[in-house]
Amino acid sequence: MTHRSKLLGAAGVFALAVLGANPAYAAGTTAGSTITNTVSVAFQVGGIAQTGTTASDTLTVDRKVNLTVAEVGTTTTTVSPGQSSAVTTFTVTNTSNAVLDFALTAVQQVGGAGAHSNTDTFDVTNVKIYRDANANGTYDSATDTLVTYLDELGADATATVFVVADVPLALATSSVAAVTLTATGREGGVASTQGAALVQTTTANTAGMDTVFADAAGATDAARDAAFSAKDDYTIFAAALSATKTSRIVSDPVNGTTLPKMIPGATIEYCIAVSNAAGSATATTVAVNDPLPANLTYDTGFGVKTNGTVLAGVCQADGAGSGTFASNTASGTLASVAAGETKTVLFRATIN
Ligand SMILES: [Ca+2]
Ligand SMILES: [Ca+2]
Ligand SMILES: [Ca+2]
Ligand SMILES: [Ca+2]
Repeated sequence: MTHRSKLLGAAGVFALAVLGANPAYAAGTTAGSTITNTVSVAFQVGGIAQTGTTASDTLTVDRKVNLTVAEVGTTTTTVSPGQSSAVTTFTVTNTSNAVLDFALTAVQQVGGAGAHSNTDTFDVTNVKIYRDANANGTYDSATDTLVTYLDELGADATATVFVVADVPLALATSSVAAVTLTATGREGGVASTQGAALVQTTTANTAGMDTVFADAAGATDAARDAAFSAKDDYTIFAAALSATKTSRIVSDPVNGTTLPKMIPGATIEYCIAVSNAAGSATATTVAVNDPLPANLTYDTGFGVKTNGTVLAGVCQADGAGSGTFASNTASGTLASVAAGETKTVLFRATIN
């Protein structure tokens, strides 16, 4: 019993010494390493010191498998309809006391809660996973590596992982696509090859390196399953354009501008008003094309005026920009229409 207690005391001192020598490893002493300590026993007989004895104990440190996956940042990824290669960013941290590989999957959600107090309403397409090969925290399409697993991630090491996907067209503002990234610990195996699935030791402690799963439950995984998952999401910020087309009679060849009528030869002013709903993304390069029917003749002298305003529902002939007329079509381009803004394209034609 005395021998036993001395051995434990010695082991405690030794463990403290090990921790002091390797303070960098939060995950603890490296799995598979051995810890040996030797006790010496001195004694006397008749008050005379005798030759002492020693005893050693060697143990193998077992493997504690643990990891976390986390979204980088705290906000959704804002995307435009039709955007390609939209990026969400995660970190995968190996908090095990061993070098491991980590299989990666990115799964789309079908409805339900997203990552930011929102609700999944659509799916992105062409979902791929990249490792931040140059470790700059930014997705670089030419540099970062398309992966299905993280190879040889060291104890306490963190890798940045990007989920990259395309966004379909025709989606309204605030539509959400949630994606879950799951990392599953694997044997490290050899470099550049994904190791085998990890197997937890379910029997009593063995003399060799046993394996214990110590991970928590993430977004969609369970506790102690060698996996961890986190959600992130994409949220649409779209323009919401609407157009109205109105006409007014300017003059006719008989009445002039006094109470003119829509008789042949009368001049008609057409106004196309383009509005963008409040809270929308700014629309740019808004191209308006208006083919004239055969019984109208374009008023070359008036031209096409763009960027005009609408006052109390009436188009103002105050557009400073100019459009074109070609192939019997009046055309004007509005450089931008911001949220809550209305701009016009105005032209005149006469009735044949
Ligand atoms: Ca979805
Ligand atoms: Ca990068
Ligand atoms: Ca490997
Ligand atoms: Ca887990």
